[in-house]
Amino acid sequence: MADERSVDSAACEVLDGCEDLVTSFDRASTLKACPIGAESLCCKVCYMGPCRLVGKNDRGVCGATRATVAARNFARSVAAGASAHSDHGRDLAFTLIAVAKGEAQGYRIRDEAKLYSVAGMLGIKTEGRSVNDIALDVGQEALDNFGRQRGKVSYLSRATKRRQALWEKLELEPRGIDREVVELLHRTHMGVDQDAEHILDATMRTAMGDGWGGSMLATDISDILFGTPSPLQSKINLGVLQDDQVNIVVHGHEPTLSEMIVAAASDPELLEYAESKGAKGINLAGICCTANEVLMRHGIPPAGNFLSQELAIATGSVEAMVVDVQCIMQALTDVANRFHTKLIATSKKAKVEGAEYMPFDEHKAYDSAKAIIRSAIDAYPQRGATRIPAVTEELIAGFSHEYIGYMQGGLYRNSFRPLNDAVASGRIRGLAGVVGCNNARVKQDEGITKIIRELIRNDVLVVVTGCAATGAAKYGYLRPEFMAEAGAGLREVCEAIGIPPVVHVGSCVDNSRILTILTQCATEGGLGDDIADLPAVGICPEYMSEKAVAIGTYCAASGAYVLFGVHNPVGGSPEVVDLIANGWMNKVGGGIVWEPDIDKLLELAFKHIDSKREEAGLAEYDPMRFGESGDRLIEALEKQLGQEQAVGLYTATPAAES
Ligand code: MSK
Repeated sequence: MADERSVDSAACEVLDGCEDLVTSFDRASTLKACPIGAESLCCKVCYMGPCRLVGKNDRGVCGATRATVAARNFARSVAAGASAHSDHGRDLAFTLIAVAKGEAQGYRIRDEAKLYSVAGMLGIKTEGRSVNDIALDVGQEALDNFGRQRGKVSYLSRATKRRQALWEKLELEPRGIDREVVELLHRTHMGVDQDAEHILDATMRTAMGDGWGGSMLATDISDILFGTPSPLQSKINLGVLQDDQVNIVVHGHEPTLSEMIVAAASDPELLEYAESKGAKGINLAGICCTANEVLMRHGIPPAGNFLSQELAIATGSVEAMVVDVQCIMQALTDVANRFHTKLIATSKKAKVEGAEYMPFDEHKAYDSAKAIIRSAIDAYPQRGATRIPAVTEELIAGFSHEYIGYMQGGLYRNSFRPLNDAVASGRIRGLAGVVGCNNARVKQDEGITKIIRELIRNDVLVVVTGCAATGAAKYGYLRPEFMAEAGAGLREVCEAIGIPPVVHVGSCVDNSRILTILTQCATEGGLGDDIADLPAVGICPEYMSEKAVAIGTYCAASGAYVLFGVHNPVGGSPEVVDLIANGWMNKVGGGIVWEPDIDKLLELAFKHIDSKREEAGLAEYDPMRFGESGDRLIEALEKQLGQEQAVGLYTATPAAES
């Protein structure tokens, strides 16, 4: 039954209507996960194996222990995840350089203020120089961060002083982004690093090259090139697909092409061409993190998150799904072949078997985008019957860390003081980042939504990214009205600042924004002086990607307590489980715990938040310390006095009262 697989009614409707279509939901139920690999008890780093370390076999042919094998497997996952994010950042640096040289058709620098601020942070001279010259140096410095052999990546200077000193002492500073990945792959080659703790230290350093390197510079350069997000309104879910328009779904991660597709979709020539084929317009929608990129900056509606990708095509209404890199299911070709949908692969790194290949060239970006849209329009006359669920939800997105600071103090007094004060007083109990994917092994969006609901009911302010953000948005959690679900203290603060209790801060690369937000909270003062002091948690309820594991690792290395749902990928080695949870906590003040039971995961989250409050000497959290918030008081007044009299009371000005 579809509703055992997803809490999303649109997803269930499509699944129920396509019973002859095999999707990832079906494959997850028929294809059982390998129990040996799932526990990280399988070693295949050499060809004497694969060695299965089960039962009495507690060592591989070479003598590798379960702890060594689990640590190596985990490390390799993090290296792959860090590579994916960072390579995305590298491509953005190349684009920035091309734009600065005037060689990138259709792009321009949209946020000069951010360019100046990033240049300042990187120590690049700005006075008396042209914007393009500065951009060229920023792009070059970003690239240098990849190939640096000695020293450290530039962005570490954004961390708190205490954190920087700790990283230096523990030798956790990534030297160059690429160097750390290469070294980690070397260390985990057969017969090299054999000590689990030592492997895991290098794993943290590699992940740091992602969080404070590749991802952070990807976010910054995206903001410089495409604009720093600010709040905007949009819609979400499969119902955003249009029955009478050419539907193009952008899917993957990199904003470079999707930005151009957004621009080209309103080109009069293409609109006219769409009309000539009988369509009323060109409708763009997104899946996965490309969706988040174009949502955050342009309000393009997401059609869904990771597990919705096949379902969007199965509505029969998608003329083209345009994919670049990461999180693109290989099964999309089969689904697309059942309909008139063109699956268009665009990355030179990712050839998709059976897809139409239209490699994207940033030097001719606008022309590439137009050719893709034209190809989608050509498919429109072949469209058959459609099955678009009438399910949409409103949302507010677009909260960059800059905008969150701006909302708390305006242009000249941009600060995190109001937020810190609210946490210190106990109006806000703590902060949580709910991030990550969908995973076909668990019910789609169930963990994400339950966790967010419980957190805000208990006065925890939530920031969301990636498919967890789109997962939350589908159920109205990013609407201002969702404020009604929040605890009184949180609601009052959010109303005063003007932010929702669930704040969408971007794609999975934009988890770097969460590092920046937490660092700003720590440096603002009043809650300690480092991320490790804050009453804050990171939660990844439905992870499936190696990138999620890299994110969890860099957050832990930055002092955050991180909880993952689904399944513990190193569960076969209690030693490694303990090293990542407790060993890291003792070493860097953060760690990762896997807890598939959502209720127990929430207990751990609240326990950590409250213990950090106590350690920092903050007021003990009491949901009723400040009574009900203003709007609840008004409700109570209205009940007591009747609406007219109550409205008269709370709208009376002081002058009228006197
Ligand atoms: S897309 S990495 S499923 S968040 Fe970033 Fe979503 Fe996870 Fe892919």
